[in-house]
Amino acid sequence: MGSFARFGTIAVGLCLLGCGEQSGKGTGSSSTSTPASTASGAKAAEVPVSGSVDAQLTHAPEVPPPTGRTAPTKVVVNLEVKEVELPISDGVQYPFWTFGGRVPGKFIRIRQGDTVEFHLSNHPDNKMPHNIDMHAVTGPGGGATSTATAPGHTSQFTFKALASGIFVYHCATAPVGMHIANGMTGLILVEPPEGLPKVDHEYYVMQNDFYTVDKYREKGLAKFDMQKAIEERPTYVVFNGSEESLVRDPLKAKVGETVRLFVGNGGPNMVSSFHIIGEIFDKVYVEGGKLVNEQVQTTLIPAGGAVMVEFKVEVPGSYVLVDHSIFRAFNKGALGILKVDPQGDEGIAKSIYGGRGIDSVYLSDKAAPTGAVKAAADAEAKGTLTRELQIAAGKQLFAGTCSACHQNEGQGIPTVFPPLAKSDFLSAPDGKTKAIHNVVSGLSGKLTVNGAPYDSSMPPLSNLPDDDIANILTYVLNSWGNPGGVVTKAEVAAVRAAAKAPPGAPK
Ligand code: HEC
Ligand SMILES: [Cu+2]
Repeated sequence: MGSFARFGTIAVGLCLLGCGEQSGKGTGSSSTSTPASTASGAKAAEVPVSGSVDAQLTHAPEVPPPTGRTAPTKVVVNLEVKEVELPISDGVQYPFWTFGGRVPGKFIRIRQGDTVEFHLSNHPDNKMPHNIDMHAVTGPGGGATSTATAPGHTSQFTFKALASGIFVYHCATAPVGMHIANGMTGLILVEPPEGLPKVDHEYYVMQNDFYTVDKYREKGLAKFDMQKAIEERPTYVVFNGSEESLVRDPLKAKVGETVRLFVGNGGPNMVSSFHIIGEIFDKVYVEGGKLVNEQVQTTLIPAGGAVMVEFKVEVPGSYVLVDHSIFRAFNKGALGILKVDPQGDEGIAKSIYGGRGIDSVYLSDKAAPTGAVKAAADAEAKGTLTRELQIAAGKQLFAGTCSACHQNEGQGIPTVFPPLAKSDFLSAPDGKTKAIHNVVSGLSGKLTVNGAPYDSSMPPLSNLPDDDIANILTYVLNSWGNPGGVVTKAEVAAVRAAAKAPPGAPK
């Protein structure tokens, strides 16, 4: 990273923005020889600014490289708001409002003492006015009042970054909650004057909650639900804008490397209990500030807050990022993966952990996402759905949803879980309808499958959408020596409508 020598080059004449006003309340000095170590920790108002750079912004999970600077400068930031339809789940699109074209907004990296010249553009194709409120700004509205921008226009404001830390930014156009709930949040890192300690990997993760009229994983274009948002009942809680994004493209590291995550919580409503399954945070910069906690299992991230966590990875395998408010992880999408690859001798890793590598228990139907669910949904919408597409989608969904009990090959577990393979329950004349009923309403009590008695209980899986249930059962009927056939979405809907709904089931 940069050197202290460059401090000698700060010129009073380049102190264009901010330092004029500040000189009255500070030392009044525009000294050219302030060493970085003196500036460290202090608010940066007194340090003059020299030169100008264009900020390099990145989409999540990438983070721009360290500024490498040891002196403040003017940083020009250009950010464009775009209203775009993007996937929020496999086969589900959402009309997001974005800072930079994706959710979350682009990552901005500056240094304490920098003066930021911020240009906010609102793409001409957009329908809504937008603005930006940055928590790194000291000043009324955090920039929001200065950046109210109509479609096709650009606005500008300037601020000086007084404090270091990791900060949320968001749109604050009325109705504010709706703009945030449509994805308009991101992070800005203000490095301390001495920079951050070197690590092998830095990643950007942002949690948001989304509210749709449509049920969780109901395929097609989902619509925003204002009432659910007001009642704080999210349909989706996801990392980086989609329940797929950190699953399809996991974060990566190698054994022995150090990782720093910048984790923001855009809300609008939920507070995150951020946790990585199988990992302990060596350091947590609590609430993104200067307080460092060590050896933390789960850290709270308030809505509109952010945190910086650091850890070394010692054991290869897949580590699952979750919001430990755990229904959000497994039933609303708040799940991501950090994949740690082996590197040379794993002797030490084995002495730390002797268990199995990849924990598909936690990854469930995301263990091997194939795109089959979306392919089936697309075909359904076009009226071209085939048994083969249903089987492929059902196979992906079966993993985890049903396999936890009935096992991967449908073989079951003697005396506990009946087999789905060559099941005489399924091959009976009413087998198909009863199977749909089992999934929608559950099943308990005495049961004989292939001559063996069971007296157990299967919970209702009524949270699954009709098409997912149809695809799973089509897969089951066409696998492991079962009689074949097709289960349609309409058949599942009919059974659901006739069934006495279990408590909490969507109607
Ligand atoms: C939590 C464990 C569990 C899960 C998950 C589960 N089942 Fe079951 N399932 C059972 C148990 C236990 C029974 C037997 C209930 C009894 O004894 O009355 C059963 C019975 C059945 C039967 C009838 C008996 C047979 O073997 O043919 C079918 C069909 C079935 N399940 C299908 C499914 C499908 C499809 C899924 C996924 C959508 C699923 N189950 C998920 C535990 C589970
Ligand atoms: Cu907006």
